[in-house]
Amino acid sequence: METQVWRDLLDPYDLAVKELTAKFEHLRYEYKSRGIYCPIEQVTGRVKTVSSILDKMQKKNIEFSEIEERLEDIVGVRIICQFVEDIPKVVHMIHERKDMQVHHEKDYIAHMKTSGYRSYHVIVGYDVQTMSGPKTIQAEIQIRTMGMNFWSTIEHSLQYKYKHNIPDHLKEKLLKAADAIVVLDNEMSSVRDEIMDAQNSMQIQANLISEILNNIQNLYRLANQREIRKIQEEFYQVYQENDLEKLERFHKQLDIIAEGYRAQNVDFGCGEVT
Ligand code: 0O2
Repeated sequence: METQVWRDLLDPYDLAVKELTAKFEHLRYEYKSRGIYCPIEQVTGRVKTVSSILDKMQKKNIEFSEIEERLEDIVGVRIICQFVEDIPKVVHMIHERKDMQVHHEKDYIAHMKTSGYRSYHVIVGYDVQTMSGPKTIQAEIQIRTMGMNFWSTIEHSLQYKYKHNIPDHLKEKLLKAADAIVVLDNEMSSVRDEIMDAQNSMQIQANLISEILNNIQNLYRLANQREIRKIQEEFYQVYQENDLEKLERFHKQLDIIAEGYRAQNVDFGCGEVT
């Protein structure tokens, strides 16, 4: 098969991977910037390699003309979650979206594969706009915890090394490791609230600090140097105390100061402070 033929076939899939990963990344950004816990921890994506497509065509007796219909995972998007409880939330998010249509789902968490593989797959239809017009393509979204991902990455490498004939003693170890991941995921779920609380506070603190620094930077254009130095010293003091409430109070006070300068600035007709 000519390289150009593959390129023409796979180009829209490449676009779909880029768009889908950007959309899920952006969702994560929206949650984080609002200080809300996000069930999506990490997003990756890939277009299946030509050699992997050829392997699957051979394994499943698929003709070239049937690739797009019968290969569901040419576009693979992987969403990693911290907790098992996050997985149905992500699945729900996908169902609610208007830009992807759920075709079907594979629940390898409720029904672990004999290899020990656990993951939740959602196969969707997704529209891309190409040079020759719109095109609906299939994409497989794999949703799994960090633990499940760790297991699957290791097992995938071993499958590659042993050309899908992993020796029995290794298979046994992998099954034991898969059971250990189930226990790990359950243990993590049992302390989920505490972990989420800690992470939320960290995110709120990071957002506050970034807003405070932004405000101080804006004041540089308006306030005198002595006042800014004073504000900065106060900020470092509050920051070192590591007390979220004090940081919030400082943020509010700084907002009032910035508002005062903003008003003065408008009075003098110098334009808005951003
Ligand atoms: P790659 O290299 O990731 O592209 P079927 O034979 O019908 O059961 P099908 O159609 O391949 O399988 O669908 P399935 O089982 O949902 O697998 C789709 C993808 O899920 C695989 O793609 C893997 O990425 C992942 N997967 C499924 N089973 C396993 C497993 O036992 N171990 C690991 N590590 N991953 C698995 P590919 O094409 O196999 O591989």
